[in-house]
Order: sequence, then structure tokens, then C-alpha cells
Amino acid sequence: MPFPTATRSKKTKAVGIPTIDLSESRARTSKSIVEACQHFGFFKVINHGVSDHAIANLERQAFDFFGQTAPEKRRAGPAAPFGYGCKAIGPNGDIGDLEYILLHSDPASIAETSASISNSPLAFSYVVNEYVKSVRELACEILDLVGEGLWLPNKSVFSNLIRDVQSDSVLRINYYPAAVKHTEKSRELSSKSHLSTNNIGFGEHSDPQILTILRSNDVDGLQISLHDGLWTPVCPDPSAFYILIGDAFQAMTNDRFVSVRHRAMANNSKKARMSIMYFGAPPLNAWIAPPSDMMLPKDQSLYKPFTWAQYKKAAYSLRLADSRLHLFKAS
Ligand code: GA4
Repeated sequence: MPFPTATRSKKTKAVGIPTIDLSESRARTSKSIVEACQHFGFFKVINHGVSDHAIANLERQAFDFFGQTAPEKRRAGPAAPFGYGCKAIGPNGDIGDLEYILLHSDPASIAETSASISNSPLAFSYVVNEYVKSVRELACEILDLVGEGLWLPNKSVFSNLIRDVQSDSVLRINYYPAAVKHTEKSRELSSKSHLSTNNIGFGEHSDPQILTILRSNDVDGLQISLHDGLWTPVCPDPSAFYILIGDAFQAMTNDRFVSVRHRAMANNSKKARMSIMYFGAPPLNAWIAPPSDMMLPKDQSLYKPFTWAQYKKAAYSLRLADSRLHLFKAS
């Protein structure tokens, strides 16, 4: 079902993005999810079952953290691999107009990172664990519906990867500070700075994992790139989640699903933008290949078999905007 979008720049276009109501029948939702994964690699879910409480608690903890002074926050960094980051994204020189916290989804790792993030680490890690549990359930429900929609004999073949205790899933909290009023002089200075981001908050990329569960407050900024290369602004909806197909899912469906390229514009609003992403990933040693019962004898595998660890290593050796799947194409 289409939803309203707002135009931000000349090269954007308003497009209807599917909305999946998880309270509808499984037969109906599974079919619509598969269609959305094939055509957009992106959709919105409503009636998702994640409690407002779990969301509000994490958002409050995160706003408290980002509201501190820069030296206080820096004590929790750098995010290499987990903790607080400011502007620098990944290890290869990418820069964004944001601050963020990166956490592994494993409870022991959450406890360790929380100790550097918060003065009340037990409260912080409790809230993160509750959120991660809820969105992992949502991710698994969506993956089971995909299994049903594809008529796979084992409908849990994808969700099992994320349910695994060794799952390499990650949680990211992005904070885009409220816009400051610029004078002509400060605009000129910041455009010359090596940290200039050309109005981009988080540059274009696809997510390497299986799927991403994204929730933001009511400040806009997210855009997705559709088939014609035009950027489509996504209307923020704090009561919903947006689902993004990642590269690993594209490979596991032999390109039947597409990973969606997306970006966040720098924040123009008087209010800070906060987005929270759960990146559902398999264990490091899991093979990223189509389940055998998804392939017919005549089907050719488009990718060489590779593990999640190999794919992750490739992603971290490249820049944010680089495409990586082609490195694993079968010849
Ligand atoms: C994009 C998706 C997730 O935010 C992330 C990002 C990671 C990082 O910020 O450290 C990466 C990026 C993301 C893909 C390419 C590499 C790795 C920055 C970067 C340049 C946490 C992830 O898993 O991959």
C-alpha cells in the first residue's frame, strides 16, 4: 500500500513502498513480503508486536548518552569495533554527519560495551538486551514468513541463522544532531573542511547482513534508491519498522531478492534524528548460499559459496558505497 513521501531534492521521486500488516493472515503477508523483497528489497511493517516500552526505554537511554559533552562521549569510543563513534564510519575514511553507538547483539558483548557507554551499565545493558530480543523475534517472524512465501519445506531455514547463539548480529544507534543555523562564513568554512559531508548524514550503501530492522523517530532523512537510480525519501513512522534486505539475503536467494541501497541525508530539522538498526546476521562460519530445496536442477548458482566471515572481511576492506557482491560472483 503506498504511503506519502516528501521531496527533498531534484533527483528524488515519490514512490509507493509496500506496507505489510503483520496482523493479517499468514498466507497473505508471506506473499506480500516475498513480492516486496523481490521488487524493492524494502518494506514497512505495522502491527509488529514490538512493545512501545522496549522502544521508548532504549531511545531514552540513547538520548541521555548523546546529550552528554563531547569529552564524556569520547570515553566510550572509538567504535572499533564496538562503542561510540563520531563522524568516522568504518575503517577506510568514510565520513558522515552523525554520531553513533555500535553494539554486538551477544549479551556478554552488550555488557562489556555498556560499561564504557553508561554510568548505569546494568540499566543500559538491560534495556539493550530487551530491545534486541524483541527485534530479533520480529526478524525471525519475517524470515519464517519468507520461508512460507517461498514454499520452502523448512520454513525456518533463514531464521535459524539469526536465532543461532553464535549469530553475528549487530545493533546500531545513529544520532543526527539538530541542525544549527549557519552564517555565510561558517557555511564556507565547513564546506572547505576535510570533514565536509555535502549534506549527507550517512552515505549510500547496502547492508552486508541478511536483513535490517530499522526504526526512527519522527524526523526525516532516510532515502532509498530504486530501480531507476532515483532517490526516494522515506516518510518517518515511529510506530512502524522498516525492513531492508541485505547483501547476504540477495546471495542466499540467488538474486531473487535485491539488497536495497539507501542513505540518510544530513539533519535539517530543529529536532535531533535518531534511528536504531538491528542488523540480522548469521554466525561467522555459516555458508551464504541458497538452501538446496530453493534451487531447481536447471538453476545455476550465481555466486561461489562463501562464509559470512569472508563476506564481512571483504565489506570492511572496502568503502561504504562500494558494491561487494560481485567479488563473489561465479565465473
Ligand atoms: C553498513 C551496515 C552497518 O551499519 C555496519 C556498517 C559498517 C561500520 O559502520 O563499521 C561498515 C558498513 C556497514 C559496510 C562497509 C564497511 C563496514 C562501514 C564500512 C565502510 C555496522 C555494517 O555491518 O556494515
